[in-house]
Amino acid sequence: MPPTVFTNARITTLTGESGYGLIDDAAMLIDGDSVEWVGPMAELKAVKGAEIIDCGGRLITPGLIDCHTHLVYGGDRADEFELRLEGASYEEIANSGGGILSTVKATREASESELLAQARPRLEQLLSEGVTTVEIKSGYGLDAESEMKMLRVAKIIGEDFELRVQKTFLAAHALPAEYSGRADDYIQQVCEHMLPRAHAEGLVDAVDVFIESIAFSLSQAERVFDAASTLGLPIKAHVEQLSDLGGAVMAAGRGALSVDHIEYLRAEDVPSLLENSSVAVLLPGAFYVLRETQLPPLEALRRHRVPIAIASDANPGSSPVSSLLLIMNMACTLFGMTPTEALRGVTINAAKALGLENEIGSLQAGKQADLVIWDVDRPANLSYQIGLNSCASVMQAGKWRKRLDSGVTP
Ligand code: DI6
Ligand code: FE
Repeated sequence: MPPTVFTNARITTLTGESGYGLIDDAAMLIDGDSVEWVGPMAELKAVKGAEIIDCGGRLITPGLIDCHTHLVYGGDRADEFELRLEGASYEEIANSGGGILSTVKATREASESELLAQARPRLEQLLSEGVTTVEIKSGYGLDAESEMKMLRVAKIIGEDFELRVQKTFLAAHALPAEYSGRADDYIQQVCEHMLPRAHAEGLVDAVDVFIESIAFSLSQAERVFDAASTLGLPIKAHVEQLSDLGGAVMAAGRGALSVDHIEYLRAEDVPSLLENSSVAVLLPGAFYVLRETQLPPLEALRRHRVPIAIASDANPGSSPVSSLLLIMNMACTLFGMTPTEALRGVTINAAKALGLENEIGSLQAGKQADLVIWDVDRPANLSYQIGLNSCASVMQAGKWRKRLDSGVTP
């Protein structure tokens, strides 16, 4: 492909410590799979043989990054949605054998191709909204074969779709029924067999644990993190979602890439995130679906300049959400984040939460050419609109996924 020059655009570069890094009247040069140059139109130099795309004043952002999903799973849990509306709590359903374990049953029974077919519509929705990178967790297999099956499906998604996929090993998501009353034995199995096997097959980019009274304790999580560190794998954690067990401080203290959920994190514990460069990943979909009322400590996160990412948490129980644009709106409306924070949360800070900030998440020379052209002029529009997808065009690693019909002014 010849080099591509975008002209007549407004570009949110997402460079810098805060804000959009907005350049009005901007141009950008893409060569191969990466960004070669971004700047004001007035400084654009002629490039021999380049294809010129007139963006007609449209907005360009980096490709969106969904940094926390459980996108691969069998079945659905619409029945539990009804039960919750009749008064049952998420924990009660989990404790009576439903919840995550009901998805485990359906996931174990499904073949790889069935899991892929069921994930496809969710993926297509994310892709249509300009998502170019997605993290996908295991955690509905809970035995070696089924966890690896999920991770293989995640890998296939990365190969079959024009999408970068990061695979996270989350076998410590719930205690499988066959280990009932023997959580420590299960953790031993996770650490000594499941994780090393999945890692040996190249299926693990990071290791996650659900630390909660309905899942695993701090000390059990520490054993999983020790196993990850022996293999040189980065860690993440589901923490302080339903109660405060001190998981975020522990995981951050071990250098976690991110601590996720954190509604119940105390403001005084927030500095440990910054000290350890852990990203706070907020998941407003789960907050909304579970009708949570405890808000994450946003003011403290801001005050201590902790990078904040947001993600869909796409899963069949607490967040059956396949729209990152809706999540941006929820982050603003439910959590009081600004549209600037919401966009940073699905670009540069989401890249940080995956340890990929040197490759993706902003538009600047040397970064991968993942970008979205939107039929809007203001970045706040992306968070403001509900149910309207204004994604006009997507480029992934310098290749068009959806080409812009040039020349039409929005
Ligand atoms: N927290 C969540 O919100 C999801 N996993 C987790 O650790 C929920 C997963 C599910 O209910 O299926
Ligand atoms: Fe999750």
